[in-house]
Amino acid sequence: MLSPSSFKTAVSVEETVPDDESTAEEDTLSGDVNGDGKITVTDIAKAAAHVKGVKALTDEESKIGDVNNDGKISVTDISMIAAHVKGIKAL
Ligand SMILES: [Ca+2]
Ligand SMILES: [Ca+2]
Repeated sequence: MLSPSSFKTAVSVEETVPDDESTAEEDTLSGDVNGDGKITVTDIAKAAAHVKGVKALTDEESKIGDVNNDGKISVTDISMIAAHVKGIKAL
């Protein structure tokens, strides 16, 4: 299922999750709104559609997409996800 690397985003997130007391489900990756296991432009698009009112996220998706944990999806979350995708600042 590997696609040709026509789209060059070397965002391999291999970071080890710190052993904190978080109650987050193991399978959810913060910012991975569509739940495909990685954070890409697709997740940005989904979050953006939600903010614009084009297509609302489900409660679960909203929780995952709320990367700064302020209780709502906003442009702040989108920019944080975007920064992650661009490799500027990892989530
Ligand atoms: Ca994703
Ligand atoms: Ca937020």
